[in-house]
Amino acid sequence: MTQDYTFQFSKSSKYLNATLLIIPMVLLFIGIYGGLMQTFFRAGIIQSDPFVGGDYYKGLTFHGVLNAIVFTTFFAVALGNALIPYALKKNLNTKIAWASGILMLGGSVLAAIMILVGEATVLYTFYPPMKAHPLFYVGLVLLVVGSWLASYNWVPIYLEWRKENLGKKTPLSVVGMLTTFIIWFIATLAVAVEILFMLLPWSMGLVDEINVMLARTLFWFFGHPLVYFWLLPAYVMYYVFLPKISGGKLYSDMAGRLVFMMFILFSIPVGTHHQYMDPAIGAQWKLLHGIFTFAVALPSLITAFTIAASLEYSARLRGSKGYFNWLWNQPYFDKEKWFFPYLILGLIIFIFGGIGGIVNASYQMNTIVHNTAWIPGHFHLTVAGPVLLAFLGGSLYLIGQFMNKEIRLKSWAMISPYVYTIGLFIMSYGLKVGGLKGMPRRTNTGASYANPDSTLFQPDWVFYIDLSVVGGIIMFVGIVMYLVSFFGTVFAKADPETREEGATVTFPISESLHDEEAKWLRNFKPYIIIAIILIVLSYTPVIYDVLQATYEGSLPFSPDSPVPLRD
Ligand code: HAS
Repeated sequence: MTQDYTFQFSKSSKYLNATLLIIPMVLLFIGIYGGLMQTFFRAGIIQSDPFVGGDYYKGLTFHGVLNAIVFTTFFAVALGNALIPYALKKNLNTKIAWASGILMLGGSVLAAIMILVGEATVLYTFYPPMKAHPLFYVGLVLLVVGSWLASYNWVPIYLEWRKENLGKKTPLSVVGMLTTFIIWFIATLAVAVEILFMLLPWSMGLVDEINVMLARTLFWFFGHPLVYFWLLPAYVMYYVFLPKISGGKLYSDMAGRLVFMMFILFSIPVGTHHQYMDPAIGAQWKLLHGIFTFAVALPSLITAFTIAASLEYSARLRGSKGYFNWLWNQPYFDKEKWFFPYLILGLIIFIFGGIGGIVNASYQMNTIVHNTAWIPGHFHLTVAGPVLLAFLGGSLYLIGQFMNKEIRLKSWAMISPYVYTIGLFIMSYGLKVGGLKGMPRRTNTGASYANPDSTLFQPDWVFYIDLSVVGGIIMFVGIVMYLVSFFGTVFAKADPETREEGATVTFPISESLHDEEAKWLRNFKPYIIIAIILIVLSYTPVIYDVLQATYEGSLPFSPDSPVPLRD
């Protein structure tokens, strides 16, 4: 089934979607600048941020929050706002869409200001007992509520479409985006409880102490599905756009649908794998979450085979022979297909990111890598690799469509993901091997371990720390090249002939080679019900253990002052 057509978005939706893409891009730039400074801090090149001020931990907080939470949420909403109306050929309620955009924007700016003025140096996991200003938590709540509102706005047009198209399969892009937000909605309920009933009252001084273990557990109930909330919009683009861009078809439509349903089932009951080393939770429940973690890797393995088969099919259409020729016979350096490298490089990176994930999930190996630099090595090969590249490519494509402009500096746009990927591999290698040698994460290694004058100096780590600086600089250059093309497009004059067309949008939607009938994959309901059962079964004993074994509550703590703070 092909859905390649143009769709007329309302002018207001067009402006909203452009805003949802441009503002986070500015925040992303601040965030990646923070990332570059991280590598300088860790190498001992700087002790204080030359532009923003503040120390390593403040920089790490705005790097993590702006890149991993704000940018990703905005893009996921923008992609849903674009793909769902497009695939269903129905316009959204623009008032609700704007309200959601304004909430998200207000919340993000509030949280960002709190971080930049040094009132929320709590890292992106905001674990207590590190305490932020109440407005930081309020900002996060607004961001989440805004994103809920955006997805709520998709439901009426989806239900209307289903009524009008009885017996028809929902377009795969819609299934993928709805899956993303079903997972997001369930996951954010836990963090909403954590923020509203624990962190906010504590940060406002209404209660003195906080149950750290319970807060961490609620955070990871949210925190692991969060990584699939990041990943799934990239999967939507792999399944829906990539086969077409590569010149072929999606190998199996059913595989795509199965993958999304499996994510609904297994994304959430796994959070305790982030807490393998935490006390208070019984080993048997950690094992159960470990088993589900291996289950949630399965949809990614299915994706690896399905997308590889789709790429092979496209290359065979172009005459590829033999077992491996299809790997090279792809539009890697075709300027007109500048979007291709953003997707394929992400997939190649994810092979390594995924293997690292399986290592982390294996309890014994986790004891070696937990809280070491290996973990940022892993997550840069996932969220800062496939996810970021797909989101950058997607943002550039969407901005071109919503502003009716040809992409400017296409060669830069095409080369930038290669530059970025080279830097990413160098940096992640440094972090991963450094981690295996015991280098800690979230510790300012430059201040002590990389400094030959320090009694804690670790000569073994210096080479790996330096590698991450070199990689970080190359990644930064890659993103700057991208931003030149992105903002070059935003500020370019609209082409007179395209201006005439108003807000018509077209997406490279793939046809399926095998368009299987799979009635059991048509309805979300049974999967949501089973997911809820799995969550209850896996989390009830964990929460019970945490409540039973809880130690005394904790006073607030700030990395700037080693002694707990009394208000
Ligand atoms: Fe993870 C920690 C386990 C995936 C992100 N993870 C993190 C943290 C982040 C993160 C941010 O079990 C740190 C959190 C913190 O701050 O403490 N992770 C996994 C597992 C997977 C996984 C099993 N993680 C992700 C994804 C992320 C992400 C995706 C972001 C988007 N992770 C863990 C664990 C920890 C953890 C533990 C806790 C560690 C600790 O101790 O703190 C799986 O979902 C991975 C499955 C993926 C695959 C790869 C499939 C390959 C594909 C590419 C195919 C290529 C093609 C191209 C087709 C099995 C799909 C071919 C063409 C050519 C030309 C070659």
